[in-house]
Amino acid sequence: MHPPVTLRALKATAAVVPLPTPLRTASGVIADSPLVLIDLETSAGLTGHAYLMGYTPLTLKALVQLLETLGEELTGAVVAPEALTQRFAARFRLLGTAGLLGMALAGIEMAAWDVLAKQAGLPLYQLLGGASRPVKAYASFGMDGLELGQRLTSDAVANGFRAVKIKAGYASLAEDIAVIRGVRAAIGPEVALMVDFNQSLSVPEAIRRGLALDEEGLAWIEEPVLQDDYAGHARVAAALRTPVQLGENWFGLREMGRALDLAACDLVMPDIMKIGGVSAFREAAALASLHSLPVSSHLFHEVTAHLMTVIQTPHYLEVMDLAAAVLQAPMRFEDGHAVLPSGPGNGLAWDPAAVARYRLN
Ligand code: SMN
Ligand code: MG
Repeated sequence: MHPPVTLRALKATAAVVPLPTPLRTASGVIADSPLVLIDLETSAGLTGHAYLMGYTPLTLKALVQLLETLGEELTGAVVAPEALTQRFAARFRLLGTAGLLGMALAGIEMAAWDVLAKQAGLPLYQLLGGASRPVKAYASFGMDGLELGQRLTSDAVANGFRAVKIKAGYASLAEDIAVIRGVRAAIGPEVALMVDFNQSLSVPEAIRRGLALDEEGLAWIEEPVLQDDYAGHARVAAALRTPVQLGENWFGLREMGRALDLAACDLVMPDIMKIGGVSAFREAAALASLHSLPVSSHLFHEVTAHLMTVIQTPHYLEVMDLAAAVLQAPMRFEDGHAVLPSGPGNGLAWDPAAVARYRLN
């Protein structure tokens, strides 16, 4: 019997990590990757790791303060992810757990699972009951225009990916079609191509563009309209043959449940941070399977890859390397599939020199 491991200290480090190309979307640009690295130090001497994506450097100081204050309150608490989640739910009933607080709590939950896996001496997927298998992945890019879009996607295909995503929502449908057809010509007919509109269209415009794009053989159209307009998404999904993908902005299972009740989408892609962590992602996948919906991931491929081995209806792991520059061993991909780490834990370990270079505080 292991004695219960308790939390000794929580360290949070803000870092703004350079990206190979700025991530352009129809709703704003992410020039560098604004991250918070979490170290959950425990009585057992094991440290759990997770990171948060703050979307803009503006959020980073607030996230670090929230995490450090939560860490002080949790000092001495048993590192048990489900118990922590229950404690957070009770503690923040009046405030609610959407937004930055929810992101911080999910980070602690993910780091707590990393501690358990390290304590068990198992990779996270094994602790969760999964067996090692290749996890189907797609390479995800921004709104990069024709030439850069062609270069980035065909490089990904040359590196083994059989699926790629680009962002659209240009000023006109003609521009969207030109980029989509150009990228299709570059990647060939066999590679799956997804297109992300990042909430940029009105419902009528999404239906107009979507009907035209029905001829392009896309694997999905993502967030065509405002993310929380579930009725609007449902109208778009009903009008198109191309599947509509949604989910990266759901904060918690209830938002997902409301979207599914309204038949807002054909495919789901919860974000492990916004949905609430490892267990919440698994619960989201169970909910999706009740609706027979395939589940893809959003960002955080290092941790979510483990989950993809245990969920009922896995679809695609999204690969966007937001943290690679600060990781000791970025996840590897072979033939378009993630190679799961074989060591204990979730596989995240910081590169101290890179963290020193990019840290904010
Ligand atoms: C996305 C949005 C914001 C940051 C990174 C990525 C995107 C996706 O919508 O689906 O990858
Ligand atoms: Mg998206």
